[in-house]
Amino acid sequence: MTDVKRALTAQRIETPSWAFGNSGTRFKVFAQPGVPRSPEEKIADAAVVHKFTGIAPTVALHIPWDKVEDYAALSAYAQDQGVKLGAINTNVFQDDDYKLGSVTNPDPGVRRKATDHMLECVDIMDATGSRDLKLWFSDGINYPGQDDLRNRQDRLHAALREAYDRLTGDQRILLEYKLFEPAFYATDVPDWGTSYAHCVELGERATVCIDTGHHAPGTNIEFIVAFLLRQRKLGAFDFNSRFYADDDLMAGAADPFQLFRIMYEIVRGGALDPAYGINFMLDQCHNIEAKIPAIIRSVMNIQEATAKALLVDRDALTKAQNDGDVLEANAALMDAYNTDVRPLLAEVRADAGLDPNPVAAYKRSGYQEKIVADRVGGQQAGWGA
Ligand code: LRH
Ligand code: MN
Repeated sequence: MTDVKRALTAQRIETPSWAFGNSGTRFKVFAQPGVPRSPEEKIADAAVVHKFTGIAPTVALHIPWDKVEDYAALSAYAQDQGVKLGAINTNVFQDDDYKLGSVTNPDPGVRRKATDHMLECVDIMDATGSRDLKLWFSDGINYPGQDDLRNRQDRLHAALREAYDRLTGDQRILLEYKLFEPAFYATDVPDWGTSYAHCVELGERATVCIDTGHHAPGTNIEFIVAFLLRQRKLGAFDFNSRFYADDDLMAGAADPFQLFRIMYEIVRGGALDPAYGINFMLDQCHNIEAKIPAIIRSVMNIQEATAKALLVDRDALTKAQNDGDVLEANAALMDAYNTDVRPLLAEVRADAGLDPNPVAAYKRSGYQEKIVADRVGGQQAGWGA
C-alpha cells in the first residue's frame, strides 16, 4: 500500500449528533421524516455514516441535546452500533439566564451555573471515556458600553481555569472561537488569537478548535492552521462551508479549494495521522437536504481534499519555493488540486471492503426508507419545526 493510501485509510472524521436532527434558520425549520427522536437514534445514524465511509468511527455529543440518565449505557450502545462517543459539547447558549452571557455574565450566580454545566460535562466525559471537552461561548455584547470588555475576559478565564483544573487523564479542552452571532458588537472569544491566548494561559491541555464558518469573509484559515500547528495548539476542526456567514453547509461544498489548502497545511505539518491528536469533526446543519447522505458526502469531500493534499509534489514545491520560482511553486500546489482523486479513493474504499461510492451504496441500502417508516411519532430531535 502506498503512503498516500495508508494515510487515507488511517484518516478519521468525527460526526456531530446534532446534524442528524432538524435544523433551519430563524425563518423556518423544515422538519424531515425519519429524523432521530433520541440520542440512540442519532448514534445509529452516525454508525451508518461510518458503515459506508469506513472513516467516521466517533460521534460528538451535545449536552443537553443528548442528555440521558446513563452515559455509560449510551457509550455501550454506541459500541454495539460500531462507533464510539467523541467530544462532549457544552451548551451555555440556550438558557434564559444566559441573555447577558454565561461565564462572562455580570451576575456571579449565572457564571456559577454555566461553570457547573462545564464541570457536569467533564463528569459525562468520565462516563463515556471521551477525551475532548468542546467549549463554544455565544457570550458577547450588542452595544458599546453594554459591559466591560476587560472584566468579561477575566470572568471567562476564571471559568475556563475551573474546567481546566477538573480535567484528568488524557482529557483536554477544545476552545472554539466565532467572530459574531448571536452577539453583534463584541464576542468574548471572537478569533483564533483570543482562543490561543487563553489556551496558552491555561496550559497544555487547552487547544484551539477552528470552525471553518466562524471567520470574517476572506480570512486565510490555512495560515491560522499553519501558525497553531507550529505552536502545537491546534486541537480540532469543526468542518463545514459557507458562502456568507456561519452557513454550516456541507464541508467542501462552498469552497473546496479552501478545504484543500487547509488539509495541505495539515499534511505539511505532519498532523493528519490520528496519533498527532487533532480531532477532525464536522459541524453542519442540513436544513433542506437529506441529512445522512449529506454527511456521507461531507466526509467524502474531506477525503478528496486530503488526497489532493497528499499528492502535492513536495520536492518540486520546496525547490520552486527556495528558488523563488513563484509560478512553479503555485503550479506544484495547483497540479495536485486539479488532480481527479476519485479513482484513488474508490480504490482505497475497495481495499477496505467498502463500496467505491458510499452515497450510492447508502441509497441502495434502504436505510432511509426504513427510518422514515419506523420513526413515526415521538419528538423529533433538533430545532422545533
Ligand atoms: C456555534 C457552533 C458550535 C456548536 C454549535 C452547534 O455556531 O459552531 O460548535 O456548539 O455550532
Ligand atoms: Mn462549531
